[in-house]
Amino acid sequence: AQSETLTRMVNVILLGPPGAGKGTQAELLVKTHGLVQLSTGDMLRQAKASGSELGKRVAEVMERGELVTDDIVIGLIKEKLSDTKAKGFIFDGFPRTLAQADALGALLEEAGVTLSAAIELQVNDKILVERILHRAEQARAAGQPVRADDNEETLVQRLEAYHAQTAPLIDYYASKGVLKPVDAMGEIDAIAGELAAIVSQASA
Ligand code: B4P
Repeated sequence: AQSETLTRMVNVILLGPPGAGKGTQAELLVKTHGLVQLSTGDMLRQAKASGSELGKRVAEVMERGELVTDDIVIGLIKEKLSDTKAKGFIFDGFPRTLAQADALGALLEEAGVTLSAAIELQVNDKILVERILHRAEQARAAGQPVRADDNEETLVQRLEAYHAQTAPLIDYYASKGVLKPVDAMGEIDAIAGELAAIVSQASA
């Protein structure tokens, strides 16, 4: 199995705009490489679903398509990093700002581990919009709840937040020599193959 080829801890970031396939690809890497997925989006949606104070605070922000404050998401990630048995982590949708990137760098250094790669999933805005609206349609057709931020109006704001606040991380990780750009406009399985190769190389 591919997971047996892992010889050291691998920590990868999945970077990319909404609909780039971060969640989709992270789940596949969990299956093939046994890494632990840390999705701040999922954690925030769970907080919202639980009806907790935190959930109430973040729900509106997410529905507007804006970013939740750095303190909140950094706090969520910090809690999860204490899983010392993990073979490595996939940071899915985190960091999304330079402050978050600095905080992650400090946390990893503290834990004595390095960042193996920041994988940038490259997809143009037209395809992103199609994918997100398709996800909403599929959920509706299946009688499942549609994500509160999967509509055209919120999506415009999510894309704006990405370009203004998250895209600068591409240069940030390039300057650290860990950026791996991947064309993520093709088939899910083909992209998964490229990501698996990057992770295997990082763990060899
Ligand atoms: P996220 O949950 O991260 O949502 P996302 O960016 O839309 O990505 P997601 O993983 O869900 O979708 P994917 O691309 O896999 O964030 C939601 C909100 O939470 C943010 O707007 C923000 O408010 C808040 N938040 C989260 N993290 C934060 C942070 N660190 N700081 C501040 N705020 C934060 O998939 C989309 C669709 O495309 C799916 O239907 C999938 O099936 C499809 N798809 C994927 N790959 C495909 C392919 N190759 N071909 C065709 N379809 C594909």
